[in-house]
Amino acid sequence: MTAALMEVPKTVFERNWTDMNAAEQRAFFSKNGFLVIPDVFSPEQVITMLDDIEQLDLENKKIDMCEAFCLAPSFADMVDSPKITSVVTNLIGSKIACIKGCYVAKKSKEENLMPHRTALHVDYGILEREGDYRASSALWVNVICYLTGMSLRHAPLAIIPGSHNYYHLAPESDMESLKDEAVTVMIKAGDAVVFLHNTIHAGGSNVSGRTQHILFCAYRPTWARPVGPVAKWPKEFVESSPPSRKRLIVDLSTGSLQSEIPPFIVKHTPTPLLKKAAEFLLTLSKAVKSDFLSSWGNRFWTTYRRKDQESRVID
Ligand SMILES: O=C(O)CCC(=O)C(=O)O
Repeated sequence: MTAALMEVPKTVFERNWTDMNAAEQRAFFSKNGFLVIPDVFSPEQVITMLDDIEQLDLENKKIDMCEAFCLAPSFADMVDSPKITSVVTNLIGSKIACIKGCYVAKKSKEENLMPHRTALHVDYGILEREGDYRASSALWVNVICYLTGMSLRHAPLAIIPGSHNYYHLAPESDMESLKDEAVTVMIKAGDAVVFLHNTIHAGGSNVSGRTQHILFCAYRPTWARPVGPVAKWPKEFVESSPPSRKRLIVDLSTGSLQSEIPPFIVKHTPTPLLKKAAEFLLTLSKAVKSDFLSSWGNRFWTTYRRKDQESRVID
């Protein structure tokens, strides 16, 4: 007996994504848990990427999908693409890190199959491997750029708008009971979709006869430190990156607030003095309207809170 295929949601979500200002994008994202970023790559850029895929035979290489992302020269532009980073910083704050880049070739299944999809799921709380806690951050977003335009048969994306607020659901549970809430979001070649780590979604199955090419980059705010060590971007990829990209892909195991007070200050400053320093810097930063002092004040405050908590545990 063959298992029943999961239906593609009948409702196709329609919206003009090009006319939204930053405030509207934030409002839409906080209500729905996703947003489409139009025209991330021009048709010419998409052609270059597809050429890279062909030249490197990436579609058929049996390699890790993050390794594949780093092989094609044209993919790297996605990491610090201004079209993406401007939206992501608008949504999750100005300081971000790019924790992952992947390339996936979704090959076509038999063309006589009816359109269908994979299972509804979230990307948080399910993917952590021992020693690679990239997906464990308190907040992160997945940005998926499609290099081939979707159709009903060419793996359309299913999303449940607003499902990032379904706090009663455990990440690994069966979410198919919610399928009637799902909508189909058709994405054009060169457009991207950004969704939260806990927005319920499902990739479509590809029954179109041609491969769907997909690039993924995941971003987190720099404060959202993962619970343990994470996989690093390959050394050569980091070293060959321009500064705008490099600053997004280094120091991925730490949170910015935790990492930036020199350790000797943390070690030798009594906890009450850390608190006083934080209060002084934060008060002064408000008086002189200085982001620099405010950032140092916050770092001292975080360090004070951590040391204070540690001392209570020991007591
Ligand atoms: O295949 C797709 O279009 C979406 C991929 C997906 O479901 C995921 O990133 O978890």
